[in-house]
Amino acid sequence: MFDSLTEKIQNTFQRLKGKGKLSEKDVELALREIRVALLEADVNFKVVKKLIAAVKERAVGHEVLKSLTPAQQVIKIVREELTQILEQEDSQIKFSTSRKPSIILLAGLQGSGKTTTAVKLAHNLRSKGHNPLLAAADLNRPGAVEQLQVFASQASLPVSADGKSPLEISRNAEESAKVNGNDLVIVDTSGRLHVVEDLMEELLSLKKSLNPEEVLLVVDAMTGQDAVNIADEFNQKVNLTGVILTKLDGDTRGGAALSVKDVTGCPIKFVGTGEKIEALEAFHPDRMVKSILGMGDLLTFIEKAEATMDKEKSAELEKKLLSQQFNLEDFQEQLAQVKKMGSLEEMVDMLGGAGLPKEFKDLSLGEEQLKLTEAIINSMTREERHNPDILNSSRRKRIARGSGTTVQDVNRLLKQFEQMRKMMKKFSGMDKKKAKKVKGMKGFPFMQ
Ligand SMILES: Nc1nc2c(ncn2[C@@H]2O[C@H](COP(=O)(O)OP(=O)(O)OP(=O)(O)O)[C@@H](O)[C@H]2O)c(=O)[nH]1
Ligand SMILES: [Mg+2]
Repeated sequence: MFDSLTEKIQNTFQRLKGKGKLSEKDVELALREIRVALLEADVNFKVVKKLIAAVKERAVGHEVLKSLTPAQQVIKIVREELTQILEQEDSQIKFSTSRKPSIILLAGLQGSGKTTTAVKLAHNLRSKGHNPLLAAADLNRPGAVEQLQVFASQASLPVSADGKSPLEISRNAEESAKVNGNDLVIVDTSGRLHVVEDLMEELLSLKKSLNPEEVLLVVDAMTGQDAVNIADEFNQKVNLTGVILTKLDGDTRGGAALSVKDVTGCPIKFVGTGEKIEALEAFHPDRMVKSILGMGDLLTFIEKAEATMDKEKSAELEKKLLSQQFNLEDFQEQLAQVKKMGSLEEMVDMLGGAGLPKEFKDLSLGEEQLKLTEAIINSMTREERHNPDILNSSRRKRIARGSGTTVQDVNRLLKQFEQMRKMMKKFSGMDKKKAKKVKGMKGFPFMQ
């Protein structure tokens, strides 16, 4: 989900990555692109405006300008602000403590997924120990009652369809629940009235009579900009207690979640991710933000790097690398840092999505190899580490013995090291565009 937004923001950050430090102009430029990306992803313009203002206020000024890795800081700020919009306290379904059954009224425009969601929700809550009954209160669309019955029967969920009006059906379901010991009635309503006002009236009168614990709006995430207007209107008329966003599995405009949450202030209680009965998930703001930004892994990496890297040392190594004074001792130092952060393979993987040049990926070492490499370097003398050229075959044999490895292992490491030095040489003498790519990998040990 959220592909286009993800791509756009990633491109923006790709550009930022080349920068050593960010000026106010850089931040402005990046934010303009983020603004366009968000608008194109159908985030409501008011929400975008608010978000951009908040990011700008935090980005321009000290946080970013003083930072060693400005692009990473901007990513973090955008993420924090998105999370703040989506964060919510109450995503649990409310149950009455004083009466049984509790009632959930589902509302929404035609085709938004109410009937499907009613069954999914019943299925979900049953797995948490509840005993739900579905009420088929859509009398407007021919076949609506049958649709609910058929879908519910696939999960062996009971449906009550007795009555001549939506209210009568709901009341009868409530009575039946009392008799049969159901602690919950989920009311599937109609989305097809000729005018929206009529639909609202019907909902409002159902709400007044039934006094439900939850009035949940079912919104199709693919309706984009409209989603927010729909949600706003329903909320003003019937006072929603929450939202369920459906069809997030499709080619959705990611903005719906952000906008609906921000404009209505209602918690998003669940998200629908498919047509099947199981395809209903709890809403996780942090996951949603990560998928909007499309940088879950990268963010984890940045956090790890920030927590473990010694920035001064990194800067020094970067200088050495580019001036080709990088030696095996520095390599050893880098490996130590890498070990603190986790496996190298994992990290190269994480960075893979962030446009890492292929040459770097080829250098990736497995966990085992990392250990071997360390042992080999540890067995060298200081002189050898500083000047690998003196490593003749008898020295190599000695090192292999000392580190419990083979001469082939030692050779492989030296070859790898040589390869890296060559690559650095290539990069240090290359044009600006490529240089940006290398510098952009700040925070990545032994590749900076
Ligand atoms: N891919 C996908 N399809 C969904 C999801 N939720 C619902 N649908 C599909 O959307 C279509 C409409 O769903 P319904 O549950 O009938 O919608 P409704 O709101 O009850 O529609 P009306 O009763 O006509 O107002 C069906 O084909 C569902 O299978 C979802 O999360 N993902
Ligand atoms: Mg329906």
